[in-house]
Amino acid sequence: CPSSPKHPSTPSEKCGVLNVTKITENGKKVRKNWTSSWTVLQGSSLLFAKGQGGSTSWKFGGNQSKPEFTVDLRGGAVDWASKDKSSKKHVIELKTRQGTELLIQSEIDSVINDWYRALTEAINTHAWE
Ligand code: I3S
Repeated sequence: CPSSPKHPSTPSEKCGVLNVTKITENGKKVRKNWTSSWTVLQGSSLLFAKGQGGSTSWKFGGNQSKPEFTVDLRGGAVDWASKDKSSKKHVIELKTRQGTELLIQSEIDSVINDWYRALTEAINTHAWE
């Protein structure tokens, strides 16, 4: 993965395109809005760049590669979403300590399984920071 513009010296552990929607923000339910996002896992941060047209925009650390939003994984929890959360298949539910809940999805099960593993590992690794 290319480095993010914010931390050019820190290589990201995982990146790729995922379908993402928030379902709760700061403890309040919000309307679903599935978008395809370039997603980067870097340490305890998960960054989403909406509509950046894939990986190339991150490579040069340019100003157009600002993340749309960042999630702090420390103290968060990841699980497979139950059927009532979404009709889509391969959906991960990510809850943050700040009370934001996201659904993360890919049609490709190997892709989503890798993300599940990576997110679980990141949460475990950074739990006590
Ligand atoms: O949980 P919901 O409300 O059934 O989620 C669906 C809706 O958000 C729908 O949009 P609007 O009803 O706002 O037009 C989306 O198009 C669907 O994708 C959502 O459901 P899934 O099951 O795909 O997460």
